[in-house]
Amino acid sequence: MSRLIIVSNRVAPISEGGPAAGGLAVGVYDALKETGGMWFGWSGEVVASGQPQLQLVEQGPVTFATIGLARRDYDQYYRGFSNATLWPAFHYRADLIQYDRHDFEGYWRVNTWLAQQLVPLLRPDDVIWVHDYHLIPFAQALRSAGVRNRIGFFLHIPFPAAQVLLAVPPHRALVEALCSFDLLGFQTQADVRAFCDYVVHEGGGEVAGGEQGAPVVAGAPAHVRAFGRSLRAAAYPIGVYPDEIAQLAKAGARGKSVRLMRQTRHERKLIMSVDRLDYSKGLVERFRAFEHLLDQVPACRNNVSFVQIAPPTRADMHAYQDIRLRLESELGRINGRFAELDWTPIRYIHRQYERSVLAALFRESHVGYVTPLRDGMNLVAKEYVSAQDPDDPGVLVLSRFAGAADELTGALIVNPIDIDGMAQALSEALAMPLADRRARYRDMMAQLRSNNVSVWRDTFLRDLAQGGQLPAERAPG
Ligand code: ADQ
Repeated sequence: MSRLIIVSNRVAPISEGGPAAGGLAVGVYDALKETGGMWFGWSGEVVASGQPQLQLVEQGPVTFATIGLARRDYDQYYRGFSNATLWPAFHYRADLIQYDRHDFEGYWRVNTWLAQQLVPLLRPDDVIWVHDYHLIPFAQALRSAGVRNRIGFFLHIPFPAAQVLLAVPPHRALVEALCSFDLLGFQTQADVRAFCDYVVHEGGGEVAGGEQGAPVVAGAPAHVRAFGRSLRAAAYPIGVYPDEIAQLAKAGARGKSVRLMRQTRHERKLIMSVDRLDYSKGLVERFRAFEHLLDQVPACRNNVSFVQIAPPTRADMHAYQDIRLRLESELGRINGRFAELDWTPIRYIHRQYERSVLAALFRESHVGYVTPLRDGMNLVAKEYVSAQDPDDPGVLVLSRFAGAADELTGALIVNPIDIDGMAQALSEALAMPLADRRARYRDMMAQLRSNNVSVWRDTFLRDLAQGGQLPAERAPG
């Protein structure tokens, strides 16, 4: 069996028995254990002086290969082009795109350098699976170094419409680099369509076949011919392990955090949100919609609490400092306006929690409130549903702009900038009869089980293993 080589910007932190984080990390680590292989990427360290050194840690059949980044590389590749240019552009925030040609050069340079670090570790039949927007030029760099292995790429965030991508000055170089992969995986059909649209209308390429009309999981990938390469592209919506999350939630219900939550909420209903503190997650609009609910439905005052857990990320970037200030100002205003001596309408928490605690809090709450302005998938939506008590499930209020909305059709789907519409959805969710809640939960759980994280991974790796020639190029007979 071929070894699997995973390449991602960050390698998941390793604890005894595997990575501590969930979702992607667990799913990918399972596959690595089965086939044997390597996880290669940045260690998370910024090296103050000297050349960063590759570190290899063996854990059974899996090798973790990590390397630090020099300060300038971190600034240009990670903070700069990845997070100040690509992240806003790919989340449709053209207004927040910052572009600096030196950062772009740094991004390309670091991709080339990382690829060069990996080349000596590769064997001819290794299958290479590269993850996310930090590493778009990675296959092109490997190809230039003579690597002929099969290389796949999965984009965890949305792929923007061509008109938005055009705002990134080196858009053509990026799409051309993507075409050096053999298989491109996207979260949704809309992302596949956006990519194919760019290829045809801006890249002068051709697209044939695929399941571009299919709403959820692609059957056959589309064949793409562009920039002198043939490759395939399809949607592989990432999943979770819903039954494991359900077990965690059930076990966690007896823990201290849930007891505390129960003591302080009394008989009040609970609305719950969990996100990284990011401007793509729609937190300000979400706070305002909750305020609107309190305005419009006085019975909710002192009877409903909203808990927002939002650990800060990328706190050294201006756009993130800005969203944090805006959010804190809204929070102060709304709480000041409605709070009572015994009730704070919005509880806003910056902490990281254990997965079991989060799952238990999801199960304890009546509404999961997940309203990103744009999101590749949004695993929190899937985790929220998975964690519910089948006998008395909560209701998911979900943005139509999260990839998860394609699958979780039992949610109340909202437009995250429609404050009035979101307040109405919250009101409907809080009052939803049990039979309706159960039916929606059953539908969504069935979908989550049929497309769990193993299905995501296995489908992608199966398609990657199955050659990428265009039908016209196949040998006759
Ligand atoms: P993210 O933007 O990070 O991921 P998301 O999919 O919601 O978004 O995943 C966040 C993960 O972090 C979830 O598993 C969540 O439980 C966890 N988490 C969040 N806050 C936490 C806290 N306070 N304590 C502990 N855990 C916390 C990117 C893309 C998404 C895509 C994923 C996976 O932006 O669109 O769904 O990758 O492909």
